[in-house]
Amino acid sequence: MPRLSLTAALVLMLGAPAAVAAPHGGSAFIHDYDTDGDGQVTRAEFDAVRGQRYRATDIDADGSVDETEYVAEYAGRLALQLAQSGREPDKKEEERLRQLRQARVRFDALDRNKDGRIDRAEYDASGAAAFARQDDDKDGTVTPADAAATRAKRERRPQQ
Ligand SMILES: [Ca+2]
Ligand SMILES: [Ca+2]
Ligand SMILES: [Ca+2]
Repeated sequence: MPRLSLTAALVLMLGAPAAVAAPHGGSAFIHDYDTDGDGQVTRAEFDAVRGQRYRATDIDADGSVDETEYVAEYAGRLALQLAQSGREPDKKEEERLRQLRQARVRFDALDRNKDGRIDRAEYDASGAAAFARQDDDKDGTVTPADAAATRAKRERRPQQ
């Protein structure tokens, strides 16, 4: 198994793509999941990072992620992003509260069967959909060309 980059280690968690800052011009998705640093993301890399993230978020290791675990994990990552963002303190706090509200909304969306937990099947279904959205040519690897095509589509449909 490849050694994880610092960036990948910092995102070994559940949840949304880096919401506060994407690397300039590049793909946040590739930035987050390209653990071997070759500039593209295979499905195996993606699944490995997500698997580790799930286990890290499941703090009590009972095999599922509840809302407290989900929000706690995200809050830690968000604090790091905000600390690096150079915003004014009151703007940081406003953004923090907004993002935590969004995290709870994401939790509810991920918890498909509404039992208060994201189990591994729910998590994997969400991952498969996220990868498919990024892999524009559906060949099982997300390249910068896929990311650019995905971004172009999203800009044409700005409702998300
Ligand atoms: Ca748990
Ligand atoms: Ca559930
Ligand atoms: Ca592809």
